Amino acid sequence: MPPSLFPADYDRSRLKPRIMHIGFGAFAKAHVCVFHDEMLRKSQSDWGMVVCRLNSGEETLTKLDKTHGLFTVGEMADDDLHLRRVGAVIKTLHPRRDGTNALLGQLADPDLQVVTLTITEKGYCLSKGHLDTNNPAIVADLKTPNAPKTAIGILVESLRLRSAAQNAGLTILSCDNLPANGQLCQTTVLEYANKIDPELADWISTNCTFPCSMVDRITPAMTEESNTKMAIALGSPDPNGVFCEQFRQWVVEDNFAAMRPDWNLGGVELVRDVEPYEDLKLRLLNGTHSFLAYLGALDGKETIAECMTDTTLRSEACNLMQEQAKSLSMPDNVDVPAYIDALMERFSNRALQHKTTQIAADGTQKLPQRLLAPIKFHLKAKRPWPLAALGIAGWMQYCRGRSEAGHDLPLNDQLADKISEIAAQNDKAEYVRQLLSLEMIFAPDLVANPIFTETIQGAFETLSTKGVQTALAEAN
Ligand code: CS2
Repeated sequence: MPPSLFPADYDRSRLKPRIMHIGFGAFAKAHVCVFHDEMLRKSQSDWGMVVCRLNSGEETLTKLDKTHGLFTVGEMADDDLHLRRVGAVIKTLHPRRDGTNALLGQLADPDLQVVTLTITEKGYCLSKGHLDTNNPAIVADLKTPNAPKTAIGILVESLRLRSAAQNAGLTILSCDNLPANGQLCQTTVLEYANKIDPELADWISTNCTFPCSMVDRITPAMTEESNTKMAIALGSPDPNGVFCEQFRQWVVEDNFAAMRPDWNLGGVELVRDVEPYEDLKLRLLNGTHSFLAYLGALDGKETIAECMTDTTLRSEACNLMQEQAKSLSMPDNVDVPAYIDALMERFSNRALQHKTTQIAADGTQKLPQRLLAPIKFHLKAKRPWPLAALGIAGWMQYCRGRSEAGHDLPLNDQLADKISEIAAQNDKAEYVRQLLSLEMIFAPDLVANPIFTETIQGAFETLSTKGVQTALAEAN
């Protein structure tokens, strides 16, 4: 065993299935599971985790079964690595491998108390803050609610089973990067349930809670290179291992339906109101991530750390954070300048190799809360927002699919087909106008504001004619 490995040296046989995590990927391993693991090391808690994925990743779960749920998390700084073996997971489930009923049965089990979700922004099937009843997966689930495939359909069917069996309700805890994530989750679950049976919706609303939470830990997707790095660090491969940064934060609204794990022992901050923390993180960290991802990728930068070695990108990332910070209302105990300094350091972490093209994915789901929400505040306060404008223009230019040096840029997005159709448009002003008409991203009232449209048109014109470096240098 390598000397730096922190083993899961607690008695795992005591663990019962009390938490179900839906959407078990690299982030959940490095974040939710680590906080939970830390609690298990510090208490006699019997809260074990059942983890599941709903779409791809069946084989990932089977690999995890082979190591009895144990996996390694490598927490990295530039030249420092801590290895932790996480023992929180006691069971894996996948609907294709185990059958949907196995999942529903687990969720309906009276021992189960909490469901944690990392199903990404898309997984909530939202449109303008409500259940998207035109989403084909939702349409299909509503036709056969007893055999659901979406996370929302699965949650509602399992809650129906719980209420029929007169079991207690659940705490459903969203851990996705959405503002008011708990409220959005509650809205979509209740609206879906209401379509099936209004009494069920009432039962859910009385018996379940949907706390909001802010989650933070930079966790790049694993690559062949990082798997090799893990094998070297451990002395043997861990096909389930992940790397992440050393920083981690989880702020959870203290609103649990019944029992709650002693997560405070694992470092979770339990608060009454998560919203300011969500805004802080979404606008400063995620907003700047997206800004660097689009502009950096156009400028030929492969990773966020590489962006941070470029003087212009680095200083404008910091300026964007100052710009965005003006839209926040934080409690007195939060030191925003110190938060920005810490982010500058976290983004510079050379060990992470966090790809700009990875963060660039799903822009249509990410831009509203990351860059457009602060813009609304700036417009109201009549403040300039040159860097957020360049971030949006960066996304628009990125959507054309070519870096400034002519390399292909991947467009992974729910609206990729539509965007590629628009990208065939050569007239720049028309291209911007057509992108601005995508209501999933740009709210009509925002687009109706001429200051907004003219600023975006101007930023796109500068960026597309002068390039990233000059556009950034001229932005201030
Ligand atoms: C990133 C996030 O991929 C992205 O969009 O901005 O995954 C980010 O790394 C995490 O939110 C950090 O907590």
